[in-house]
Amino acid sequence: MTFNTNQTFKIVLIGDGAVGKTSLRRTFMGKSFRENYILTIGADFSIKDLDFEGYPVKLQIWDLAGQQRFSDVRGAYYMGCYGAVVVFDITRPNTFSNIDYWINELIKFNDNKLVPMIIIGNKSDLRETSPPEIQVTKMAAEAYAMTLSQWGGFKISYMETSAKTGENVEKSFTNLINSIYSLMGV
Ligand code: G3D
Ligand code: MG
Repeated sequence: MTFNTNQTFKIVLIGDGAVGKTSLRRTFMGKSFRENYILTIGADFSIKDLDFEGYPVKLQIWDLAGQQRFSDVRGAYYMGCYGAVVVFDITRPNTFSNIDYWINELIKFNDNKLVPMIIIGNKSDLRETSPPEIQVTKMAAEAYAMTLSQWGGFKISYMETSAKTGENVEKSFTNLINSIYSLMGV
């Protein structure tokens, strides 16, 4: 594969409502954050220009605006995506169980194949203050990512982020771009 030095990557954010998808996008975009609402799909997107190991990369980051399940326009949301950021809230275990649903939906619209992805446990800033017994443990989430990696045949990482403090937000996106490139054989 030839290396395209001005690559645009469509990335989709998926996960339950209120897990922090829009906040992660906002934190990652920083000052350049803009909303581009696509009414027909019920989605927003933002574009971020990055320098990745010396090469310019354009990320088109899509974010579900509505949370309605089984939407008949969801196919258009996933179409042509290079990678996915799968988000749950570490303080709400049901959002962790539900990532199965989101990944299945993504696969369904992608010829039953996984795309490069990263699993994100967001709201890491709440580890200190929320009741430990309700939290999704790092070990459980890492085990999930490992099982998924084995199934997909490539590495899928788990990272904990805080859209509030910014912890690991940039790193997560960089990790995803790395996976995309390595799967392209670059
Ligand atoms: P969504 O786009 O996945 O639906 P949002 O989620 O980004 O709208 O975030 C939902 C709520 O979670 C928001 O709270 C937001 O501020 C909060 N949130 C998002 N990320 C974090 C995080 O990392 N840490 C903490 N503590 N809160 C976070 P409100 O109260 O504005 O609805
Ligand atoms: Mg949102």
